[in-house]
This record gives sequence, structure tokens and C-alpha cells, in this order.
Amino acid sequence: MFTFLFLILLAHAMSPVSSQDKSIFLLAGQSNMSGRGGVINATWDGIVPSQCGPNPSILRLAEDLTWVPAAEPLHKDIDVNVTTGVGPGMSFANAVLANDSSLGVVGLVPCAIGGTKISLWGRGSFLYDQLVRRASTAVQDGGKIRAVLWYQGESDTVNKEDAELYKGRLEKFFLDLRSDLQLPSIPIIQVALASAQGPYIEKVREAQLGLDLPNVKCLDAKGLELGPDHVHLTTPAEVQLGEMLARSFLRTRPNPLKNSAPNRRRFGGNKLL
Ligand SMILES: *[C@@H]1O[C@H](CO)[C@@H](O)[C@H](O)[C@H]1NC(C)=O
Ligand SMILES: *[C@@H]1O[C@H](CO)[C@@H](O)[C@H](O)[C@H]1NC(C)=O
Ligand SMILES: *[C@@H]1O[C@H](CO)[C@@H](O)[C@H](O)[C@H]1NC(C)=O
Ligand SMILES: CC(=O)N[C@H]1CO[C@H](CO)[C@@H](O)[C@@H]1O
Repeated sequence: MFTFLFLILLAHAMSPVSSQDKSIFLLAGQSNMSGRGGVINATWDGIVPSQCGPNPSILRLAEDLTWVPAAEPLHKDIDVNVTTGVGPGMSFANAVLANDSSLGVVGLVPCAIGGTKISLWGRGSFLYDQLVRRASTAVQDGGKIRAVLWYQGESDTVNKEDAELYKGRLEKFFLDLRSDLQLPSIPIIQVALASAQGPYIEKVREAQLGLDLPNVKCLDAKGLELGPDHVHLTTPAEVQLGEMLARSFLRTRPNPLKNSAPNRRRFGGNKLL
């Protein structure tokens, strides 16, 4: 009898994955979404702030399409040709869970690749297909895609044509993605670049901030700290960005107070506001 119960419990503990109530988030874009926090001269310093620590309720979809416990660097087997570090994903996941326990298990689906222009993300491209394939696999054993987090654009600031076509391409990408995921109003939270190497930064920012689609939000990265390479967000800035994304996502949720009472006490409440 006890053995039986033990086996049931064991089986349960070994499959944290089965839950119908997994909340899935797609992470896509360039290096700042992939994560370069703590990477200096192609070496990651290995520093993981507490906000980005592992949590039994946070999983990631690995490159081989299996769910594994999530840990930094979240994109290490996805953005494989570079050294990855801390990105916004883990602090985002920890923050949304602390604020809304009804989200259940958070499943992160990393898909960002450094140095990629928007034209590389168009429908039919390798990156687009990979994103849709990983998203479809992610929901196969239950769960629901709750939002898309998108941070991209630096590579489109370099030449004029890319910058001018950016708005149209971005809008088409969002619409195609929603249509192919069959989630026509899935929240998309994008981040507007604060600066860029290329001269056409203002054109790209304008497109990002001016995109007018329902349920697409834009956060401004202005004020977030860049590392010594002047190209990538530092670890503290990535933590901050993850928390900004979390606040923005939580605002899309109906009545978060109702379901989060126990966590609110435990985590000391209003930090996120
Ligand atoms: C990174 O490399 C540059 C150039 O080789 C060097 O000047 C700098 O000290 C290095 N920084 C660190 C933190 O190792
Ligand atoms: C990594 O580099 C290889 C060889 O250049 C290339 O085929 C592959 O697409 C790259 N992968 C990523 C994720 O950048
Ligand atoms: C990273 O983000 C910062 C802040 O938005 C931006 O200035 C920079 O261009 C981004 N770098 C890349 C490679 O996207
Ligand atoms: C953005 C958001 O929904 N924040 C909620 C986080 O939790 C606090 C309570 O601790 C709520 O007051 C906020 O509304």
C-alpha cells in the first residue's frame, strides 16, 4: 500500500511536465533576448543573480525538443555559435510566478539568435520555421502559449533599406506568426532598441514604438545598462528587462490578485510595481 503510494508520488515527481496548466512563453529575436549578460571576451562569468535562479516550476524546451529544468544560459543550445550568458527569460519567469501562481509551471521556449535581421525571420525562413516548430511541440503535451517576447532590430539599423522596410516586415512577421500558431490575439511584448551600432536606429525605433496592432506592446530599453562592448545588456540590465516584461505581461492578465494570495505573502508583494 505504502509502496504503491510512494510509486505514484515518485512518478509524479519525475514528470513535472505533464501538467495541463503549463504556461508557455516564446522568446525570440537577437542577442539581447538570447542573453549576453556577463559575457566578456567570449567568456561567460557564470554569475547568476538570485532573480534568475532555477525554480522547480520553470522549464525550458531544449534544442532536442524535450522539457528540462530551466537554467542560465537559457539559449546555450540554441544560439550555439557564440558564448551565451544571462538574458531576460529567467528573471521574467521568476517574476511572473511570484506575482501570479495560477500560471502553474512556466515553460520557456528559447528561439533567439544573435545578429539576425528581421528579413531572416520571415515566414518560410529557417528561423521562422524553427520558432513555429518549437512552439507547436511545446504545446503537444498540454499547456498554453501565453505570450511572445521579442527583442530584435539592431541588425536592421545598418542600412537604409532594411530600416525603411522594418515596420512592414515586423508587422507581417507578427501577423504571420499569430496566424500560423492559430492564436490570433496572443500578446506580443516587444522591446524597442535604446541605441544601435547602425545609423538608422531612429527609423527602427519609430517602427517598433509606432506599431499599432491589438495586443502588441512595446517596452523601451532606454536607460538599461550596456556592457563594456557597448552592444549588449549587462546582467543587471537583463534582470531589469525580464522584470519589465513580467510587469507588462501581468497587465494583460485578468485580475491577478485573485489567484496569487499565497505567493503575494511569501514574496513580499509589490516589488514588481
Ligand atoms: C578583453 O580583451 C581585450 C582585448 O584583447 C583586453 O584589452 C581586455 O582587457 C579583455 N578584458 C577582460 C575582462 O578580459
Ligand atoms: C552556426 O554556424 C554554422 C556554420 O557556419 C551554421 O551553419 C549554423 O546555421 C549556425 N547556427 C546558428 C544557430 O547560428
Ligand atoms: C541590445 O540592446 C541595447 C539596448 O536596447 C541596444 O542598444 C543594442 O543595440 C542591442 N544590441 C543588439 C545586438 O541587439
Ligand atoms: C502587474 C501586476 O499584475 N502586478 C500584480 C502583482 O502582485 C501584486 C500584489 O502583490 C498586485 O497588486 C499587482 O497587481
